Amino acid sequence: MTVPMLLLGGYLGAGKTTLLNEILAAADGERVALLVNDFGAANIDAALVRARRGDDVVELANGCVCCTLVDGMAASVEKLSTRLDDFDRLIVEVSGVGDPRQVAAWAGHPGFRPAGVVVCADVLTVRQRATDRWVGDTVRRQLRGADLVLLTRTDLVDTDRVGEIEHWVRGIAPDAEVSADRRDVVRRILTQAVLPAVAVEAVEPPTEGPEPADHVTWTLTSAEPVDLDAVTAALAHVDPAVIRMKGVLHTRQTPHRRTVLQVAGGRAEVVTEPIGAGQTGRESTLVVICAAAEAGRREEILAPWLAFLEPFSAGPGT
Ligand SMILES: Nc1nc2c(ncn2[C@@H]2O[C@H](COP(=O)(O)OP(=O)(O)OP(=O)(O)O)[C@@H](O)[C@H]2O)c(=O)[nH]1
Ligand SMILES: [Mg+2]
Ligand SMILES: [Zn+2]
Repeated sequence: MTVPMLLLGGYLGAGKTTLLNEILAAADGERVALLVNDFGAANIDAALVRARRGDDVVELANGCVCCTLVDGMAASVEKLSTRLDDFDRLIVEVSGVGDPRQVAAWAGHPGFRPAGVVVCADVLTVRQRATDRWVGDTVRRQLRGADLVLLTRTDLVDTDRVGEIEHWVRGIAPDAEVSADRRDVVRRILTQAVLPAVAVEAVEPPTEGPEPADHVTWTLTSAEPVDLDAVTAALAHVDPAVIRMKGVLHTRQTPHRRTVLQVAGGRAEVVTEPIGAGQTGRESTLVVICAAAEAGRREEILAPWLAFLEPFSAGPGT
């Protein structure tokens, strides 16, 4: 028996974790092992994945499993392969700067079988990002490596626009299927109906490469609850250079709830929810990601946040 290994990829903020949670919600009675890779120094995603009892979450943060964290990826796959009886499926969320096709080579590891590479593409931003001077290569490589591209944020645009982007994605990734039907994609993932479009030849897993040079990430933290008004004020001044920002914050005003803050594709989302078991409800962590070309503007970009958070020194680029 082998365990299917599904890869979820797509650019920063494209909707990978959202899709992962939808898959988990629909995977009734299955035990799922999750490998969650966050590019930033703090694994915010591991805190946002709605794993259930019986699921296994392996966190790999502060780098990318297709290059800088290859060793961590190898060790995790190796470890999981010794306990294949404990789960029915492995899902890997690759960092938003990573190449999921490269990571898919691990599905050839003894004990696993490939269950496809699904790449999320945000209809609001994918086209513009794909031609971006700094990050365009990354975005196009992700799309080309997909077996199936799921169009996300289709709820925010009209159907003509969705059709236009769908057509454009087909041009970039001619081998991939393209779908805007999330429910159908989830169903197909769970029934192993995502057919590998890109031949699964004996690709060697990647060897460790350099840090993805095109992005810079900063992590800010606070050990004590922060002021909600300060958060609101900072959110009104998100620098346009911010590609991705996400954080789990605890505020003085809401001691029993956590505030999940997301900026993706130029849109901000703030959700407050009850704190989970094992959380103290005090500390806050925020990750900010920009194109590396913006690194020199760090002070300016972070200024509204540094009013109540401190730089976390273990992260790259801090
Ligand atoms: N309206 C809308 N929002 C979405 C959709 N998919 C994701 N989002 C929102 O977009 C933000 C980013 O979503 P995530 O699922 O965290 O994106 P991600 O690709 O995992 O992000 P990284 O792991 O940081 O690269 C969140 O605020 C989501 O709620 C969608 O289809 N429609
Ligand atoms: Mg994510
Ligand atoms: Zn990588």
